[in-house]
Amino acid sequence: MTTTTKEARTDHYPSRKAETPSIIDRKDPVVYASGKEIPSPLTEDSVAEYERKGFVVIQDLFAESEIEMFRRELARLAVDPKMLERPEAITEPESSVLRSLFAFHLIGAGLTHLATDPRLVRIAQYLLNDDIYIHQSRLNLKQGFRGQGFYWHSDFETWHVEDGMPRMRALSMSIALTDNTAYNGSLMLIPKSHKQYISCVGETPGDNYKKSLKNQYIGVPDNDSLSTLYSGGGIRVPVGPAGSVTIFDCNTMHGSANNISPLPRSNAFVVFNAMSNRVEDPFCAQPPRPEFIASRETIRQLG
Ligand code: 6CS
Ligand code: FE
Repeated sequence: MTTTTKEARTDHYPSRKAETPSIIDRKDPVVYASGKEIPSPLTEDSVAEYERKGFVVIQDLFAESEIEMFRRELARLAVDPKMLERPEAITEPESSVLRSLFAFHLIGAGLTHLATDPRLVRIAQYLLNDDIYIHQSRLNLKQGFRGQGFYWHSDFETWHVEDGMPRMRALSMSIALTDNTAYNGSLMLIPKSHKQYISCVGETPGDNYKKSLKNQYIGVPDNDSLSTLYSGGGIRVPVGPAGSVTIFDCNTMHGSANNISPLPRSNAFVVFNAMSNRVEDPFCAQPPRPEFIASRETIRQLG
């Protein structure tokens, strides 16, 4: 069994190390499947769109009745005092309004089934062409009136630096539990941004997650780098009814605005990582983040 020590391993995607930001070309495939080994659970066009843009939307993957059951479970969790005092429950920066609930795949009941639904698992297995596990799951409630946004970021930049995820062989699935509209803080993505990695400046502070899950300031792109990605692909806001799923690559630049509409924009996010890409030591000077943010002890191969 080889051991990876900090000295021995190569950091293919250094970030938060240099004095100035830079843009590094992606060194990993986007779609790992060659398309021959197993029947694809996606159409050829969807796989091609995912490879080209870094995300693809599958409408109506879940029936309204299933989403209704997930929504009831979310509503129950959102007001359960025992749940709200757990570390997995993250409130909005300026209020006690619930912002996110992490590790819902471990909490049990209906939402566990959502995170490990075969319709999601087999898509991730195909695109990553490996056995997979859940690196992270979270419910982003983005409640009406006061739901705060998430500034532009690449999830991989954080998962690489703070969780020690070696390569870009992971993806997120955002399941819309409420309608995602143009005015309730829906996810914004920059097409083609997944092929360029922004190496950010700034050092990772201790216990950074206690702030970054409310408002991320470290590991976010500088204006010039973000503008470069924008000029290469623009911005897309995949709106759609509850039940649709946005699948996006770990390095696709994304963010979302505040939700001041009366309508909640609640999404369930499940992050699938390849078993061959399990997290190691962080690529920063901080200790690993807690288990509810990045699976280590609870890594369980799916499917
Ligand atoms: O730090 C993380 O892992 C989380 N932060 C953001 C803004 N997106 C990915 C993930 O939820
Ligand atoms: Fe994110």
